[in-house]
This record gives sequence, structure tokens and C-alpha cells, in this order.
Amino acid sequence: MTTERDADDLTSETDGPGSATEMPTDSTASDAQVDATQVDEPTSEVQPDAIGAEPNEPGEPIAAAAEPDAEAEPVAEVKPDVPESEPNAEAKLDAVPAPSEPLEAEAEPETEPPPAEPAEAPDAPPGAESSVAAPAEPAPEPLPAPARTVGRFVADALRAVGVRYAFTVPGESFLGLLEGLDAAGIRVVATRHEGAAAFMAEAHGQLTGRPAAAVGTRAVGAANLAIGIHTARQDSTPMFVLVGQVERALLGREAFQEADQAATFGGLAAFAAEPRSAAEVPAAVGDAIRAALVGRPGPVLLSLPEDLLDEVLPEGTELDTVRPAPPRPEPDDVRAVLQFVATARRPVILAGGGVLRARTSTDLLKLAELLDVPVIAGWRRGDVISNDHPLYLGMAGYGAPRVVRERLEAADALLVIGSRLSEITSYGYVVPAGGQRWAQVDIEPIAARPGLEPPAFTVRADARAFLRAAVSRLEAAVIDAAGVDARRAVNAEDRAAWEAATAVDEAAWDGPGVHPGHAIATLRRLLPDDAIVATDAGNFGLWLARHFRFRKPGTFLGPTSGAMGYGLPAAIAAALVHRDRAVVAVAGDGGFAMTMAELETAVREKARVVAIVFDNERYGTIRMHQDRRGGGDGAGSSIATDLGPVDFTAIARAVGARGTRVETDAAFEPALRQALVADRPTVLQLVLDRRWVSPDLTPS
Ligand SMILES: Cc1ncc(C[n+]2csc(CCOP(=O)(O)OP(=O)(O)O)c2C)c(N)n1
Ligand SMILES: [Mg+2]
Repeated sequence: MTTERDADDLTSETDGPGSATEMPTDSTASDAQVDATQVDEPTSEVQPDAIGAEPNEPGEPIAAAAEPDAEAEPVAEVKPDVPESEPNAEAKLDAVPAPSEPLEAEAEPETEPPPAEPAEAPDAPPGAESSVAAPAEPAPEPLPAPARTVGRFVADALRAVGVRYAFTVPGESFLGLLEGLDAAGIRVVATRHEGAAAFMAEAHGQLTGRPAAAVGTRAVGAANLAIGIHTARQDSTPMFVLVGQVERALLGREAFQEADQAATFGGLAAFAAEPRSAAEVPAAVGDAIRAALVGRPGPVLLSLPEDLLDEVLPEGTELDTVRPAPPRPEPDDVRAVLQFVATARRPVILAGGGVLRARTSTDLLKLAELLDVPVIAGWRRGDVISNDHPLYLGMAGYGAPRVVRERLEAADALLVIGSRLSEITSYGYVVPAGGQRWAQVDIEPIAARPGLEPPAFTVRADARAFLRAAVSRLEAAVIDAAGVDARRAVNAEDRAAWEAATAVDEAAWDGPGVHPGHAIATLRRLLPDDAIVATDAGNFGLWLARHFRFRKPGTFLGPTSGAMGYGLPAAIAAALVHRDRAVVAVAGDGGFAMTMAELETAVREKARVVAIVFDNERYGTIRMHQDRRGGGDGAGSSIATDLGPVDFTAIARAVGARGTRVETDAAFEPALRQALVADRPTVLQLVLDRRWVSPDLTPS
């Protein structure tokens, strides 16, 4: 949708057309190459539990606190940076202000339990550095790569770039691949539907930055995987989709479950290939790895004929996991962007998923504090910095109060970092507005887009590389104190306006049912700061977007595809990775029912998720749109939006989970407390009055 809309129109989830996305291109910004293919190379091995440390870039200070889920980056370590030779910014920058408050320690790094023990140690991690540091002694000659089946080769390659989990509904078309995955030490998790498998892989990639695999059988499995491929594309999440294909001799005969998988389902991905011979496999896998991990990350699809998977590749067939290092910013570009922001009266940073993916929220906050520039998060990227920080001014898009859009529009300098400026974040492509000055920092900047004026500055760089360069330049600079003071006063007003606009109505609610705003307030009060919240699509999500306060990066899983059915599978994936953290899925009754079969997966996998179902017995979002067409008085059509009652608690119990029905505000807190300490997954079914459609309207 390219037309301008009211802020009010963006207070609901829609199933409207997705925004344009750009196909990633191979990054050639740096020629630094790392070969992570030496699977037998002991020095390049990283155990899963050693992934908490961020790789420190040469010459850079150690981060004050590790970013959550920090792990070896899924891209190669870069060459030592050229030292910044110009420590001083422009002469106007003449007094360094003290940061307004100390940086908060962020969540602990990921403690991912090791999956199935690898049969051997083929573990060259993402970002493993095997060609940068010169060893003190000559390394022993690596053994030649073993002869292995194509299935095993693919699995080894995935493992080498950090894949630890594969989610699947198995099929007879890829048994050789299943065996390969298991033998390579990749944990294979069976799901009840491929859509959920793909959501789990997507959520895993989004949360950890480390790709996972989603695996399905032929056209039927691939069709079910499709929703997750699309979601990973919109979320710029690295993900490997592996689909068994009919035997090569049968191709082209409309064989059982045959389709042109690379063209159809692969069309949703950033890259797709169907190798037809063993000789084509190494290059196809290598290209898929680069497409998934280099530049803007994304999903890739490999369609693998059943008989090819069992074919043996000759000894010495090496994995091809070489990836160029991410682009680094030119010092002059960094200076220009800083100058652009520092000299503005009402600048704003719009921060997107690229900041989270680069695990660089700490640096973003430092930059914001050094210049006293507020931060607005892209839609569903509300965890990019602590929402309690005085410089945080809200999350754009659905559910945001009007002040967020107004503040974006009022910016005389808009610095967009790691955001694709989606339809929802940009309020229907009106931010940045024509004539508004903006700058873009992105690993893969937005190419020309209809209606979008080119930015004043474009920096093609990984968000972390840019932010660290910017912070170290500013720390050594003198900054214009008068400009900072002026911004500080305005920021305080803006923050106060946002806080007022997002405060929960405290008035007691006697029902019927629970007050959705109160439920979110209770959730915030009870959840630990590092709890992970995964959301589904639907109107219930407006209260989450409006009232929840994320306190640490890496605590929110929300698909920018707006796909229903995402919440529970995403929460399960998060709980597998973070067994020690609280993980909550929030969903409507419609979206939850789409993937609730995965409750059994959660029980089987001992994923202690809490699923909170906002039950209004309808596809509430769509009913709201129908009512608006009918004149906004609630008298619109109700075609296909009424749903019958479902006892979600009974369904939970039927698969070995817990279930509690919550009919009043008062009953929610004790139920949630119990759920958070339970030894099993829990469904909390929150009964809602159907008249709730928006946080701006309390039914009377
Ligand atoms: C897979 C998918 N199908 C359809 C839609 C369109 N859609 C968006 S919200 C919605 C209704 C969601 O209902 P529910 O989960 O009960 O949440 P509610 O709006 O009632 O709070 C629908 C059908 C979608 N976003 N995703
Ligand atoms: Mg509903």
C-alpha cells in the first residue's frame, strides 16, 4: 500500500499487501575473506557454550556489557580496522556531555544447550577466524575432507556456519538428509506442521543471529513451509530451508508431490537452487550460505532430489563457506553522519532489526547519549534499547500512540539505522517525508524506491561497525554543548508525552472478562527483564505494542510479516535456546488455533512456554475493518469473522500441558505466577469482552 494513512489506520494488524523488499546483492565492499571450511581445523572450533563472547574487533574497546544472544557472528571476522586518524569532529563539537545515565547491563549472553553430540567435530563456527591470525607454529596439514553423502555434506556445511537446530515434519524424500543432520550434530526437532517448523527456525535466527534449518518434504511440505520463508524474508532473518524433491529420473513427469520448488517456494526466498548432480552441490550450498548470511540476511531454499541425497561425494570435496567480511564505514562518512545529527535541533534515530541482528544496542545507546538524540524503534523492534531509558520515544507502527509518528515527522534530521523502512514502520511510506532530511546506515541500503527521496547520506556498513566507529569518534571529540542542552530539554518533553500516551488506564475493570491493558501491565510487572515475549498477529497485539516496556535487547520476537500462528512456535524455539529464561507467547484465539498443535511439541521438548490467549471468539482485527466499512458504528458485515468457543485449557491438558481459564483481572496475576514457575508449558485463556478493539477505546 503506498497511500497515506491516518495514524489511526495503523492501529490494527492487517492482511494488506506486504511492503516491497529488495533482493540482497552480493556484498563486495570488502575483500577480506575467511575460509571457515576447514572442518578439521581444531583452532577454528567454537563450542556452543562459548558463543557468549562477542568477537572484539581489533583495536576496539571491549563492550561494557555483552549483547544478549551475542555469539560468533554469522559472517567472517574483518581485517583490522584502519585506525581512525581524525579524533576530532568538526570545530562546532566543542564540549563532551556526560552520558545522562550509566549504561545498563544487558542480558546475559545466550546459553544454548548443546544439541545432540556431533559424531565428529565439524564445527567451524559462524565468523570463525581461520585465516586472520597467524598461528605461532605451523598448523598441522588438515586432513582431506572425507567422502560423504550429499545429505551429510549439506548438513556439515550448515553446521559449519552455525546451524544447531533443524525443525521438520519428516518425509520419505529426505531420509538421507535427516541422517546427515543428526550425524553432523544438528538437533532435529519434529513439529506438527511445517508452518510451525519454519516459524521456529525463523524465530531462532531472529533471536540468536544464528541460522536454523526448516526441512520439509516435496511440494506439500514446501507449501506449508512457505509462510515462514516469507516471514524470514520480511524480517531479514537468516534461515536454511531444505526440501526433499522427487528422484531425478522422475522430474518433469508431474510425479508424486512434484513441483518446481526452486521457482515457486524459492521465489519467496533470497536465493533458491536445485542441484541436479553431486558435482553441483558444493557451489549450490556455498551460494546459499552466502545469500543467507552476507549483506542483508534472509531465507534460502535448497531443493534436494531424494536420490541425490544418498550419492557420495568424493574424498576431498571441501565445504564452501567463504564469505566476505561485512562492509565497514569510511571515517569521512561517519563524520558526515555525526555532523548531520549533531547540528540538528530535533534529530531522531530510527533503529531497526539491523541493530538487534548486529548485537549492538549498547553502542546505539552510547551514541544516543553522547549526542542526546532520542531513539524510535521500528515496528516490532521495540526491544532495540530499554524502553525505560529517557531517550527512548516508542515503537513505530501498529499500536503506537500518535506522538510517535508526530515525532518522526517533526525530525529535522532522521538517522535510520538497520531498518528497511517497511510499510508499517514508515506509516505507509510517508516517513521520511518528501523534503525531510534523512541519513541511512545499513549493511544493504535501500535502493531507489518509488516515492522515497534519496537520503542526504548513505553509509553502507554493518550497524555495529558504524556505531562503534561513531562512538569512538565522539568520545574523542568535543561536542557543541549548547546544541546538546537544547535537545535535552525537548527530549524530556517528548519523553513525557510518550509516557503519558502509553500509560495504562488504571481504573478498576469489573469485566466482563479481563482488561487487555491491565493484562499487559501485569505481564510487565511479573516478568523478569530478560523474559522473551513472542507475539502473534491480531488486535490483542495493540495493547502489547502500546503498553509493554521492553528492557533488554533480544527479548521480543515479532514477525514483521504479521503472520498469524507465529507466537507459539516462536516461543518454543526461544525456550529451547534459553531454558533458563521465562518465555511467553501472546496470541489471539484465531492465531493461536493455527499452530496450537505445537503445544505437544513444547511438552515433548520440555519447552516451558507460557501461552497467553486473548480470546474474543472472533477474528477481531478483520471484524474491526468490517465495522469501519460499515460506517464505524459497529454495524459492518460479519462475514467469516465470528468464531465458536474453544476450550483451549482442555486442549492444553490433553497434550500434557497446563491450562487455566482467566475470566477476571484479579485472576490473571496468580495464574501467571503459577505458570511462570510450572514445570510444563501452560496456556492461559483470557476471556475478553468482544467490544475491545483498540487501546484508545474502552467499552462502556
Ligand atoms: C496467516 C494469516 N492469515 C490471515 C491474516 C489476516 N488477519 C490478520 S489479524 C486476523 C485476525 C486475528 O484474530 P485473532 O488471532 O483472534 O486476534 P484478534 O484480532 O481477535 O485479537 C486475521 C485473520 C494474517 N495476518 N495471517
Ligand atoms: Mg480473536
